Formats: sequence, structure tokens, C-alpha cells
Amino acid sequence: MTRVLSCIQPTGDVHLGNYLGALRNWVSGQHQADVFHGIVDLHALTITDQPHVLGERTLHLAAVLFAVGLDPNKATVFVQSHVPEHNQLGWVMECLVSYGELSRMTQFKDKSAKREAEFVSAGLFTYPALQAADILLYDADEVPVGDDQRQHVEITRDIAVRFNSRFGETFVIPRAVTPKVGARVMDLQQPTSKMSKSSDGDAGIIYLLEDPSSIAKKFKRAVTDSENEVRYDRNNKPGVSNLLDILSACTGETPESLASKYTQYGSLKTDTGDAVVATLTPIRERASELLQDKAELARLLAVGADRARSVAMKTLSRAYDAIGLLRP
Ligand code: ATP
Ligand code: LTN
Repeated sequence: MTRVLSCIQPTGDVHLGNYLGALRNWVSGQHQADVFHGIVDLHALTITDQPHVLGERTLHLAAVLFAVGLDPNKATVFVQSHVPEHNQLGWVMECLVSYGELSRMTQFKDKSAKREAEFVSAGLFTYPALQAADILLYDADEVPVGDDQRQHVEITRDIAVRFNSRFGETFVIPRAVTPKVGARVMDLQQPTSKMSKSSDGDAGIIYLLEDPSSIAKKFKRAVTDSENEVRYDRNNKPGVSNLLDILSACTGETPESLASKYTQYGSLKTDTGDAVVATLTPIRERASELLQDKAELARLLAVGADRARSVAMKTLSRAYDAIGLLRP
């Protein structure tokens, strides 16, 4: 059976880009594959400096993951810091990736530039090594992610190939899987930048648990362009094309065929807002129910951690043996 792994950081509220680019595929994947999904709190630590926030965000994110439809009887949903093998293999990965490779990572360049005068941790730089550990520990064949994570899956493949050729066949070589539509949802106010939890201001971001009137307002105010033609052209008409992509992801029709149905931006904006509200309403309702029973969420995460650990322990051991570390 195909093994799937993907993770999400508890850095802020989950948005439409996370859902269409990643979470939705995680849910559909659980019916055909053996799936593992992690809440990567240690990755979030690379940009978190306040005490006592990550735990609460982790529990909240768990509610969202179950609310979008991950079934705890099918999917293994776990918290990264509950499975210490991630840190252990993470160090090994750090010793198999070069300073030059890490320096070329777009996410590091963007995030460190954005932080300007703020603290740029060494963890932000070595982040992809820990991500490689997340993936390789589970012998994942597929990693369902948004477009922005392709480079990180690519470096994971390079590390795995390097390990296998240095120490003998140990790791499965994973591949990134991105959706046909929704792999790169753009910010509604700055349609040339991706919708991101860590953007400045939230007028261009649609949160998964946002109330319908606020969602409708944000779509009405979405930035388009000064022409009047509805056409799907991501380079020249990023705002309009982003709306068409979102509408397409919610309805299943292609962006090109949707474009031919509209002559005005106004109705495209309203319909896209309505389609998003219809998609998100059941998720919002389910999440608020789940959040009423935090003890149950914690229990589900403990079950997930046990299942994750039983796989991760074996892989770590295989890696240590391949290297030839003296075992106790
Ligand atoms: P941050 O801005 O803090 O980096 P993020 O919004 O990018 O956060 P992550 O937790 O890093 O969210 O990503 C979770 C998943 O969502 C990843 O698979 C990522 O590729 C996907 N994703 C994030 N933003 C988008 C987007 N705008 N469009 C499509 N997929 C996205
Ligand atoms: N880097 C990813 C989150 C992440 C991840 C992973 C994704 C950490 N470990 C393993 C897939 C597989 C991000 O910033 N979106």
C-alpha cells in the first residue's frame, strides 16, 4: 500500500491555501493509502518566541485536521514533539545536507529576509533537515503539499539518495504530489504573493474558520485589474485568475470554462465568495464541536503518537545500523 506523509505547522490560523493546496488531498488520500499527518510544532519553534502558545495552537490545529475530514481510524495524526525520533533522525539529516544546499532554499531566503531586524534562528536555516527526517522516518512514497514545498521535498530526495549511496539502501525516495488546482492560492490583496499565515495584515487571507460575512467582504474587495475582461491568464491577470482557480477548486469546473461564463468581475467575486462559504461552513461547524472536548482531542493525538512512534523507531534503528553506530 502506498505510504503518504505530510505535515503542517501550528504557526497561525489555517487558511484557504492550506486547505486547497494540502489538507483536502490529505483527506482524499486516506481512503487509498496508509497516511501519516504531523503537526510540526518543532518546526513552528523556528519562528516562535512566546511561551505557552504552541500547545494551544497545536490542539486547535488538531481540531481543524479532524474537522476537514481526517478520520482517526484511518489516518495517523500526531504531534512532532511526541515522537522524539524526528529530532534524532533530524541530526543525522543535518550531517547529510550541505551549507550550500540549505542556503539555496527559497523559504529560508524569504523568511529570513522578512524577519529583517528580528532574530533569525539557526533552526530556520536547518529546517529542511528536520523536514527530511519527518518524511523519511515513515518510508513515505508520496508527500501531498502545496507548490511552495516542492523544493523541500526535492532536497529530501537528494539527502535520501546520498544516505543510501553512502551507507547502503535504507530510505524510500519520496515524491511531492500537488493538486491540479489550488496548489498555489494567492493573497486576495496581493495576488502575486501566496496566501500565507505569516503575511502582514489579513485582508487578503481567508481563514478556514472565518465567519461567512467576513469571507464575502474579503472576496468583494479582492484586487483584480483595470481591464474588464474575465480571462484565465495567471501571468497577466493574477487577481482574476486566482479567483477562477479558487472557484474551480470549489466547483470542479476548469478555470477556463468558468472564465467563459463571466463578463463582470463583480459576479465572479460574489460567486467565488459563495462557493468558498459553502465549502467551509461544514468544516467550521465541525471544528467548533470538536473544540468543546479538548480531552478527546488529546486522546486522539496520543493514539496517533503511539502509531507514529512504532513506525519511526524502526526506521531510525535501520538508519543507525546502516551508519554502523555502536548500539547499546
Ligand atoms: P507560513 O506562512 O507560516 O509558512 P503556510 O501558510 O505556508 O505558513 P504551512 O504550515 O507552512 O503554511 O503549510 C501547510 C501546507 O499548506 C503545505 O503543504 C503548504 O505547501 C500548503 N500551502 C501553504 N500556503 C499555500 C497556498 N497559498 N496555496 C496552496 N498551498 C499552500
Ligand atoms: N515545511 C512545511 C511543513 C512541513 C512538512 C513536513 C510538509 C514540515 N515537515 C513534512 C510535508 C512533509 C511547510 O512549511 N509547509
